[in-house]
Amino acid sequence: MKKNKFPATNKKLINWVKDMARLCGPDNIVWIDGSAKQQRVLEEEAVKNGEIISLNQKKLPGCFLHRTAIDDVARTEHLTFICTKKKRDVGPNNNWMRPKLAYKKAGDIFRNAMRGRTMYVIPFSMGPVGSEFSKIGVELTDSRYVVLNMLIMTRVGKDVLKQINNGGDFTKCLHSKAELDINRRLIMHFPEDNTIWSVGSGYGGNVLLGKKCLSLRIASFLAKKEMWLAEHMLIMGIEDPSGHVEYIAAAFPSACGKTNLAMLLPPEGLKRKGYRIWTVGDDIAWLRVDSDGALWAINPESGFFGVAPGTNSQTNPSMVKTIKKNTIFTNVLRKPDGTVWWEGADGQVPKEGVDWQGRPWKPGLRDADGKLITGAHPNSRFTTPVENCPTVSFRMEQHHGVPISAVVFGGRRAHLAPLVYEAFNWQHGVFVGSTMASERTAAQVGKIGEVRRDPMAMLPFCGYNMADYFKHWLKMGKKMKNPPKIFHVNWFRTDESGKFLWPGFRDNLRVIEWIIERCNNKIGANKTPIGFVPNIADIDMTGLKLSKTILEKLFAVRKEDWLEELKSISIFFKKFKKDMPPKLWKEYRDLVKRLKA
Ligand code: OXD
Ligand code: MN
Repeated sequence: MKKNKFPATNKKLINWVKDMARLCGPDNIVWIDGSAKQQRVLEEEAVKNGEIISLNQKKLPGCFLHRTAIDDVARTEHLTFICTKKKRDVGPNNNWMRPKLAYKKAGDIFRNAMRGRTMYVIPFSMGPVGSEFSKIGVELTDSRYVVLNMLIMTRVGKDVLKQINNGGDFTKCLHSKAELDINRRLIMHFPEDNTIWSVGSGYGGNVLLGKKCLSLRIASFLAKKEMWLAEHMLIMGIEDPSGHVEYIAAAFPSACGKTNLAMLLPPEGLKRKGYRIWTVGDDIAWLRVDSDGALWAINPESGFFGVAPGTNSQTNPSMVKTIKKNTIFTNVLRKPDGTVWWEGADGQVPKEGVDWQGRPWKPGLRDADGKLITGAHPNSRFTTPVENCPTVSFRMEQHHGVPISAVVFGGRRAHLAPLVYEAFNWQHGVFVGSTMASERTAAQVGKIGEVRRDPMAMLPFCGYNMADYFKHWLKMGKKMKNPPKIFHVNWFRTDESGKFLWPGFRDNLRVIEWIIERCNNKIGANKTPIGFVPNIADIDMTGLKLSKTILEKLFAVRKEDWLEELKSISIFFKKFKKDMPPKLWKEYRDLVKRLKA
């Protein structure tokens, strides 16, 4: 692509781009304008140099395949740092490095890393351009794959640049693939400088800097300063037959079904009630208190970066439709007809194909250790525009976002947590969020059943000391006249033989319906030591045949299990030493008292 003129007039932006070009030494600088024409040229160039592979354009128009390096397939938390002057400010939940040392270390890898390459300048907005919720970033990258993904995941182009030229602030995001060497890979965040430096990776979560790096780590830092919340949450609207839509925001750790829930279709048994689900977001929510004293939320992203394996017409029919066009697939299997496949996709397992590493593949292939070789990587992904989604909310582009009636936390707990319970109040709800945890399954590396604490599903994403984050959540509650109610769900409770008690997926709407009725004070509930648990008769089970024993198990609160859980919560809280808010220790003690009463 021909180098284009500097369209920027903002001195800070011009000087920064020039400084970074001096460091990285690209042959060219190209400004991304967000136009379809420029996108086509980039696609053609990326196909030509093998960065992406064009898929069957008849069956999958506008779709491409990308393969990452084999040791660059997921977020690298151990190479991810928050760099602040004081170590205390990042807390025990983050890796810390002094900014001066971090700039030096990463700078050594960035030096001349773009030789022989083009540096692309991507001005992007997280959130609708011009909304007071939104934040502007500029990413410099030497990867066309990154540019093409950013064009889907964020709002890119001239309007954004105009805002910067008019004096708007922006997050400075620098990325280079460098040599894609895991030993020379660093993901650095400098919240005090509003800056991100990522080098040596080509994997989405490490390099699409608008996503986890800006919209969660840097944004959570800014949100604390500016009194709002940046959260790892889906946002969905539930419309009743009268047309009234109620919105909820829900935080689950990765691989606990946020994307599927955000696009839920009603189960057969509830169809008569005429609910419709509207998707606002599947991964990140930015929430602010408005003049009505309620919490409002936007999804800062404009695309989904979803996990492919397990996505099919049963688990997520709307996503299956969404990814039929203008989608970039990463590390999936390529079928002989130029379409794609992954474990758990619709239809027959293909007889042959090219696997995620570019090798010939057929079912049943095993590696040298006798382990089955998958066609797609377990963390293979698709990047696809939200606007493709048949359930996309009409309020997606509204500057004001949507009002949130309920905040829902969730984890994967085989034994402990009931299907759903409601916190007594905001402070108790913050305690519930701060004690969130998920158990490993056989599908994950590590000891089965081992609990990893993941408060508010933000452990890998909170850009500062989590004790301060908990304090911030408590403060936000004080700021609201009409705070949302807080709930906890667990779709993953099992019986003694390890079988799931709850069918999940579409049937989760039954639980969401109960949550909404509680928000509208329509029904009562059982007060238990951990919170309000449904009267079983209040959850609409039409069309679901679950025995009384199963239902009782789903909603049981076993005091001995909770007392045991409190020991692990205490160990976690103690990591934050004297920074841990006393209000959460009080909630802890109150829970002990209630359990022992
Ligand atoms: C994640 C993701 O890792 O959304 O949480 O990609
Ligand atoms: Mn996520």
